[in-house]
Amino acid sequence: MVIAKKTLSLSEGWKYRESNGTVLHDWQDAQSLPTSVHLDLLANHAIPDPFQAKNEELVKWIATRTWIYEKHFTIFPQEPTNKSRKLVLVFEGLDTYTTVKLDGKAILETDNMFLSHRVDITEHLVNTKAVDAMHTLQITFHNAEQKAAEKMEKHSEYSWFSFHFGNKRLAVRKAQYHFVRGSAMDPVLILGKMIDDIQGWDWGPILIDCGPWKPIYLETYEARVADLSIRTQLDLDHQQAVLRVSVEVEGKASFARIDVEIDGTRVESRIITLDSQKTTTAIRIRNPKLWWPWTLGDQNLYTVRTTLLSHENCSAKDELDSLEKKFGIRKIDLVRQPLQGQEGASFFFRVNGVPIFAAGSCWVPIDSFTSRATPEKYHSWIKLAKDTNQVMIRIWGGGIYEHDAFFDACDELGILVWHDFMFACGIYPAYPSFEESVISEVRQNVSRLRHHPSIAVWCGNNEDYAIAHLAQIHAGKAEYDPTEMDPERIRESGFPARLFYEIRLPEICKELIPDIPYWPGSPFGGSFCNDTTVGDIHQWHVWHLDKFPYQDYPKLSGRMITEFGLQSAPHWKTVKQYFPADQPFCLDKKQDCATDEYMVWHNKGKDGPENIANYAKNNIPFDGQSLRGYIYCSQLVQAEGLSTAFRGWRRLWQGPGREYCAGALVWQLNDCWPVTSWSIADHELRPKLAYWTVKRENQPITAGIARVLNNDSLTLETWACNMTMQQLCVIYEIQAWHVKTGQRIWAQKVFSPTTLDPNRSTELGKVECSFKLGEEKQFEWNNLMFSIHLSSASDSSVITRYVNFHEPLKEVPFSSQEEHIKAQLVEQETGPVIELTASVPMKGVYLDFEGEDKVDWDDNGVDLVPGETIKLGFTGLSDGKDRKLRIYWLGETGWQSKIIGF
Ligand code: BMA
Repeated sequence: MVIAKKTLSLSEGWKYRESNGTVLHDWQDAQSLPTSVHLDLLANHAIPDPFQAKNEELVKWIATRTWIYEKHFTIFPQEPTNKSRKLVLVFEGLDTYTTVKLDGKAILETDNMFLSHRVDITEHLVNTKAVDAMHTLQITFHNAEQKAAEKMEKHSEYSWFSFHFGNKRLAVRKAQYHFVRGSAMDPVLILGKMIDDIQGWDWGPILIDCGPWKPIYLETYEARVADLSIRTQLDLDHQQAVLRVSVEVEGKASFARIDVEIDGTRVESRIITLDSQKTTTAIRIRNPKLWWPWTLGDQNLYTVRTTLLSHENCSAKDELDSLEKKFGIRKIDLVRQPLQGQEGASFFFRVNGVPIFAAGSCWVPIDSFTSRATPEKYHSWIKLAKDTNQVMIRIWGGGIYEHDAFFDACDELGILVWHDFMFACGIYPAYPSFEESVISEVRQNVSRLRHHPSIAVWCGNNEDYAIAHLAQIHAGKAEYDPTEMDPERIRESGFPARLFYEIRLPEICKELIPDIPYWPGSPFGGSFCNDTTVGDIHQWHVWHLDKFPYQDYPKLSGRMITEFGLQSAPHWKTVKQYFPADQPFCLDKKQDCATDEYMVWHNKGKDGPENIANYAKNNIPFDGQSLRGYIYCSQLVQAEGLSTAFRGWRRLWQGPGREYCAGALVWQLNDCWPVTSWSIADHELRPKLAYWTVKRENQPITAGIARVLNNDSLTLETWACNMTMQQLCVIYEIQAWHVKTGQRIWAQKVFSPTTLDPNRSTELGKVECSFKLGEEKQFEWNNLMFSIHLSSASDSSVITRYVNFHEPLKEVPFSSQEEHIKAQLVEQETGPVIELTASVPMKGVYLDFEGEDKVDWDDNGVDLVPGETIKLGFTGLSDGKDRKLRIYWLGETGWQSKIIGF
């Protein structure tokens, strides 16, 4: 008789306690798996919410204890024992150092959060002869920091070096962002200064969690599909694709059926003979439906299913096991080739033969407690990226190999993924047992994720080469020869983990995913890792290193910028959520936000509050004395900075052979808790002002103006980006407006159609500003706002517009007062809109329905041109009366706002 694989979930009925403490020595009910000790303590009201106020401090003790989880279960009581069937306990993920016991006997020791484990317990059960009896599964979670310290001591021959974010984490294969950045015991060096304060990652709290962060279950089977992988090869003309479907089997099965379908239509069904542990069959697909990033086409997803059969012509009752995966047919290249007229080489992604400008952002885990993330939340974040016209997300190496739900959302929504391996900001060791663990982790995670068409590149690490570079300069450490390729010599060098980034990981990727690009690090390439002419760069000369003005972004370009950004505070509703409930929360009270204890606690950036204030003061009349002002000002400056960068860098995407800049990924998309950080939307997914400028600057068609001032004369450089695949014919109008009076001073209409070639920027030309204000005096250029409107040559409808003010904005004599702006709610066929008009140029006009929490705007944070009506659509407004809309904008002496009731 054939017995099909069965799975018994072990998610429910767990209890937990502290191992030998006094407080929580009695068993408490745990939540269903996946879970973690912080989440269980929170659910049991044993701790306050670590995200609120300064509660992070109050829950620090949790990480210093040992925790035990336990569950009783019976095994398939009705099944007879049978030696040809296996019983296997599967642990998809244990965080991190554990001892697992079954009925008191140790069956597993773990030390890597990123690994899954399968433990064959057949023997144990046969020997205990207790198949239908109650069993006890117990997992002890040891103190990760202590274990790390032990490892460091045992391997004191290694450097264990990091400039920031602490060293102990380097010994632990656990999400690095959980950890401490420095402590009196473990001082760290930041840009030449020893720092011994205790902080988390520079956007996260220190919450060193532990627990069963992924499911646990029991499998019983005669045979199972150990893996199902699909390699797709697409012909150049896209007329045909060959799928190589490989089935790996554990146990005895003679045949497997392979079914492939798309949109409910079967494309192929065949039975293959299984002659070894891994059997591969090639399937030809004519006229394949391709998977495209959303900017280029549809996200066609095929399903492949394999079913293990005991006989060739068997019925459903003879099926042993089956497994299904969704995949896409697409070809991804990372193109590095010479450029016309510039040094170095290109660095751009080509999908199905089409080069893309990869606009996007970097991803950190969406919660400090990784098991709390739901598929819905992943979907919402990825949708948020798409809604802001992003096409690539970079999973940063200090978090986790993301949950399947993340990739499902990217596959469905057409977002490309740059995936770092999990190493960040440090000189990691490479002793043999560490190496072995890393290799298993990489093999498992690449195998788990390789069917996802959204993954465009795997990358060795985050900033480890940069750390090595800085370590050499500032600390005389991490000496290494970049040409050395002998594994043993690399292991003994000052930068041992090159063994992973340059040898082991590329080897594994070549074997498991030969068609997907591999890149050693982010950043990497060229004469040193941040070479602006080769590979990718992290652009931190703005904000971190030299604190250059954000206006410099366009000239601080690289072939692809995989990190850059500025911090800002979250939406006030999110701030309110983390302020202590027992204290009055007031947005307009006078208080110094740069020193307020809760605002400071919820900004983990080194010099964060100081940097926010300085960037704001250098650019706008800054108000750090009320929460309302602080939030608006910090968000406006971040929004301006990011839009300057995207506008400048997209301009450098100039077509074949001239891909001078091929992408920009903002640091960062999201947050893991409510915090002031570099994210463009806060932890509650509430958009910051930057959300709107990132969206605007990455529309398929945009226009730009750059002011070039030479002594007293001003030249305007103008350009347009057409990121669509169609050639466009446009006409355009440039106008100059007086910011004080709203008077139009000058206009230039270009009515002869200009061609914008597809998938590149086009220079429209230069305009010398020779006009004068009145007879006597040349303009002060800061009095002028320029606008450019790009219209279709065929029907003159406006395609896009851009508004350009003098910078820094604090030198603009705005005269925008309350009475200059008008807003009215208009019901249109497509839904309600707020129509905005202004009689003078206005900057950063931001709308917020204060009493509502479900309003979603389709645009916001706009600049206004006199006489023009801008319509901002929205959904989700409640039916109630008394709905108050607050309108913010930037005035001459500071931010201003007014309330309109509807
Ligand atoms: C980069 C990242 C992160 C960090 C961010 C902001 O260096 O790789 O490690 O959080 O900058 O400082």
